[in-house]
Amino acid sequence: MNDVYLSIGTNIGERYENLQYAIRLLKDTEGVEVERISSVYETAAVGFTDQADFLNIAVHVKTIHSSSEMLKICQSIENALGRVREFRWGPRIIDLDILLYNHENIETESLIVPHPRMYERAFVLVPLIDITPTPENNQLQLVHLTMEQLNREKEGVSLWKTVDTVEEFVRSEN
Ligand code: A4P
Ligand code: MG
Repeated sequence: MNDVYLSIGTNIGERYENLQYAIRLLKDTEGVEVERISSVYETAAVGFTDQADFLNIAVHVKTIHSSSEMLKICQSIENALGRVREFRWGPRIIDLDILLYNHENIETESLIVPHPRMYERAFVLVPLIDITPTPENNQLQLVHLTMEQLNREKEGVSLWKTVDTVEEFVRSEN
């Protein structure tokens, strides 16, 4: 089984429901087990700052799928959520990024892992730290080290809802 860490973000519509829906679809995917999920963080938009705040989470999945298959699975979940609100034109309501795939360095036309911008982003690192209390490989050690350095720049990232288990998350009311 491969260890994969994902980052999920949403800033349109019912943000919490969007996250729940994405996790349900991941859980329902054959060959994918959702092991652990971070608490939910509300984060100020990075990049285009003139947009609504995001909810961000990090997820640990175990999977039999290759990295390129995982990318397709992530994109199909983005499409599924997009289709639900197809009447509404605009930015995507969900974004699933692959942060880490085992401890591999991958660089293809469609996939770069570790995610090239993850180490600059508190909205990625803060949730990721939640689900990796013991950094087990070099890349996760780097996550923890970077987080210590970023400590003063965590502004804009605040705990929005504490999450303990995946089951509780998919069942809970907002
Ligand atoms: N791609 C390459 N590597 C990866 C990877 N590791 N995981 C390619 C996923 N996709 C990867 O992605 C564009 C292409 O990246 C894909 O076709 C895939 O082959 P996309 O999801 O269509 O576009 P995007 O996400 O809008 O672009 P980009 O540049 O990935 O955006 P970012 O960097 O993900 O930023 N602020 C807050 N607070 N919270 C957020 O979640 N998210 C963004 C998006 C900006 N600001 C944010 C947040
Ligand atoms: Mg993306």
